[in-house]
Amino acid sequence: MTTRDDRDDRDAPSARPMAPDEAAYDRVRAVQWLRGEAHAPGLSRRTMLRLAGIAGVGAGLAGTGLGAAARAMADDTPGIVKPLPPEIFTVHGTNAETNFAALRGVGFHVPASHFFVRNHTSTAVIDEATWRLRLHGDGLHGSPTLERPVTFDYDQLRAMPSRTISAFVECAGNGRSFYTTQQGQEVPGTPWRTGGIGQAVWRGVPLRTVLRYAGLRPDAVDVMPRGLDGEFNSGGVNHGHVRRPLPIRKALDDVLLAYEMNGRPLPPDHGFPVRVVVPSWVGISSIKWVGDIEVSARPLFSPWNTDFYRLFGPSWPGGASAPLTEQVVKSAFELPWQASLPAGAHTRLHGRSWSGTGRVAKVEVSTDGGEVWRRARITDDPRDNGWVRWHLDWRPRQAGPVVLKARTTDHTGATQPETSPFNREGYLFGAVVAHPVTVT
Ligand SMILES: Nc1nc2c(c(=O)[nH]1)N[C@H]1C(S)=C(S)[C@@H](COP(=O)(O)O)O[C@H]1N2
Ligand SMILES: [Mo]
Repeated sequence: MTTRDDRDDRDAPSARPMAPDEAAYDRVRAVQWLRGEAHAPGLSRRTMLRLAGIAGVGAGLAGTGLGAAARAMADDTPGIVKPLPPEIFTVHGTNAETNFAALRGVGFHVPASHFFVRNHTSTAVIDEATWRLRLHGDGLHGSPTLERPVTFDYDQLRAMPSRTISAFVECAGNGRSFYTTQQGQEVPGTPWRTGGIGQAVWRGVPLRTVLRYAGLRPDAVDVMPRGLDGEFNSGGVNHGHVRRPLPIRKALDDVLLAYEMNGRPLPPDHGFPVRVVVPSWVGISSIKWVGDIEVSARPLFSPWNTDFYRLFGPSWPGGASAPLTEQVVKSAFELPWQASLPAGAHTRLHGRSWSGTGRVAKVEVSTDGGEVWRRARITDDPRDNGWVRWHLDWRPRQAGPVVLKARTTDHTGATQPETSPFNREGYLFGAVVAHPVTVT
């Protein structure tokens, strides 16, 4: 479908098809995908620009809704709307991991074109004109002027006072493959390396503002946002729509109902028209395509805080950890796996480090498998909910295989251990990652 030339044109970083507007581009891609015209790894820039000129692209999306899920299952595509060039992404089933090497030269914030996607089913393509956010439950008394349940539309939400934050979203399973490759432990689920994370600018309405408009009762304890994507079936069980309770404390703190990512409307894959962003917490908290929020005066449960996203295993005898909240401290090199580096030449090793429990304080790097550690130079101001970029200069002497390691410590003193405690689902892999390279 797509010629090699077109693909080269599209995939070259300098020729990334951002113009005229990434959001419009995504929507064009969405329409094509829904029509079954986008089986090829991507579409050419020329085609995109031509299609972007067609009027009524938005109207073409109306009413398509959840058909996307069924289609994805039928044709065995990942169910992701945006292009997934192999230089940038590694596809795992319905998910797309950012190749960390592809972040080299990308700025502090990850553009949507490079941002990982984690979908339980497939991207929901939603028409903002008919979208509504419904708030309901016994944790609300409803405002006197509004009927219960309280409903907001897209324009009403966009008219509320907004806030803009920079935060990463990281999957709790990020790094899961290392339980197997480094610790010899079998764990089910997506075998992420380090690329199940991205940092972006999010703009939206604080959840607390919306809760207050909706008439929050003082005895509310939990809120549970629910996605409009398909129902999640696994192991012969239908778990229903993706939803996970959030304690009211966090909900009233820094949680955002975001409608923009990096200054543009959210792309379909990242939750258009509105998603939850829960800074520093496991990615599952940040529900995409949110359609309703239950507000409750009693604790709420869903499979996502009972069976999933808790730690089960020998370290939690007789039970499980509490539902996961903050992500752990991690580091990653902006280098391909098994990268080749020239012997005798100066190489600058680049990477990024982050933590959900505090600002990054220190990054150390070893170029000899963990014997000698040197401090890397951090080039971003450490901040809450944010990663930092760093680098370290290195001149490998001899040819041969080398294991690179990076170890980060945050302001609370939390640092990366040698091994991560095994847990059944392989969440929160925070140990130092052994990154193999070859000096040639
Ligand atoms: N509705 C809905 N929200 C969701 C998910 C999903 O499958 N459906 N996946 C969650 C998980 S597990 C993660 S890690 C993040 C990923 O966000 P991203 O795809 O924008 O990177 O979205 C979360 N929100
Ligand atoms: Mo996730």
